[in-house]
Amino acid sequence: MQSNLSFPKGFLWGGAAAANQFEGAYNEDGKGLSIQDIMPHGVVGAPTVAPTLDNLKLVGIDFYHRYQEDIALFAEMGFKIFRTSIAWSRIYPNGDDAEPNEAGLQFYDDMIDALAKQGIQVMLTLSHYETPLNLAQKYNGWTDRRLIALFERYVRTVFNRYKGKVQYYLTFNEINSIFHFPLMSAGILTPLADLSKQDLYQAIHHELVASALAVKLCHEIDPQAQIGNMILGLPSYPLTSNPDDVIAAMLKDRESLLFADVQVRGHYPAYAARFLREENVQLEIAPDDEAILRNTVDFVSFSYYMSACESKSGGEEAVGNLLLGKKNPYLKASEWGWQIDPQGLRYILNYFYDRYQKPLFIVENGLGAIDQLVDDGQGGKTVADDYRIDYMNDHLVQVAEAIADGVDLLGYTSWGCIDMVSASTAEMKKRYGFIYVDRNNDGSGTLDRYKKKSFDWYKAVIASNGQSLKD
Ligand code: BGP
Repeated sequence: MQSNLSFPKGFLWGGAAAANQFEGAYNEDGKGLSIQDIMPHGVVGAPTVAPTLDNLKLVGIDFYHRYQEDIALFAEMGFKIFRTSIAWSRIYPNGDDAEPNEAGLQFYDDMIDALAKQGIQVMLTLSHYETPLNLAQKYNGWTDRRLIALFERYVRTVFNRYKGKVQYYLTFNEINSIFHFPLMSAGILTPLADLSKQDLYQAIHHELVASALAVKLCHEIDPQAQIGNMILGLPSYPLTSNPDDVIAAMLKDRESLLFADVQVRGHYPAYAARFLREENVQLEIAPDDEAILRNTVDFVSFSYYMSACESKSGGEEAVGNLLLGKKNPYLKASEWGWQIDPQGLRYILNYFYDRYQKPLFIVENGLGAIDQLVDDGQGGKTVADDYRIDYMNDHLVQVAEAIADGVDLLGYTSWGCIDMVSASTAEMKKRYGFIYVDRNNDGSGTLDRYKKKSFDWYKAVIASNGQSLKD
């Protein structure tokens, strides 16, 4: 039988990160605070009033000062593309400033130039869980329509500044996570339990309009760049063949598809009217909004870590990547309880491609695990992360299957290609990288970098364009 391990020529292999999780330098060179600076425990626990020393994100892995060294390591692995985000609060420290912060703009200029020098293309997320803190405190984040104009000002500055130098943009990271984590996702300080459905859906509408405006501006200002949406991809399987469970899975998926449907098709899907009616929400839609929403994305991007089951009744709750569901008795889970399902990636790639017929991009995937730094026998140190290699190999084999199925896939950026602070639990112990960073949960460590076993493994995958994977 012929192998299905065939990736298209020019497939964009790479890695992904987010400013708030790895840059550090949280108050340097004019940067303002972001919501992450008051979330020392991620989505667990209440936010603090001001930054506290136990918040690992304030230092991150100090990418801000070490980006040259890190980018050289990415180049050594053969990365074709690197995805990171721009911290809005580096460019507009308070989010509503009249003028941008030149030092912040300069940092990303330097970073982008360093990537270009190594022949690595750039993908920038415009908003990755790092709303400027002032916008949360003064406006309650995206519940306030004024954020659309403030975001427009910010992205216009970004597109004008980096015009011709950035190949791919994403608008909002995992935009569908707002349903569960309104602070991290949308800068909304009202606790979820007290947030009215009216405010929640209004915030969603504002983000969707802002996302479409970013698409419009990107096309006008920097037409050679492509811009996509980004959703948290977590397919729901019916827990049993009971039709009640099938409908429960369909409804659960719509919580995510709602966003992509608007961003890809340019209007709200038919089923949205029922959502809103049943939640007693009367969306305030400004006269131009519908026309703005018609600015649709060039490609569809998503994160994928796991799948979950849905059931109308019964089933054990699973833990997982921000969106939850029920445990699947057929799957094993990671040390953090995330259910490992490589075939779910093939499934979701086909699902999205069938639904949208737009090029897709996997912009996050990987295994968060506890790593042990050990002697490599040659005077250095390494991590024997065979579990990570197995996880990634199995997922990439399913990616190849999806490509064989006919899916048009632009690339794959593995999450946390260098260890960084985790998003949901804000810890260092949960590591995803090919590169180990010496920093611990208590903040100790030299910040030195070490290549894990997976470093050479990924390098071989990229060099062979997937041929080195084990079917
Ligand atoms: C996604 C986020 C990332 C990221 C990743 C892994 O939800 O977009 O920012 O960190 O998941 O999650 P965690 O870091 O919580 O393990």
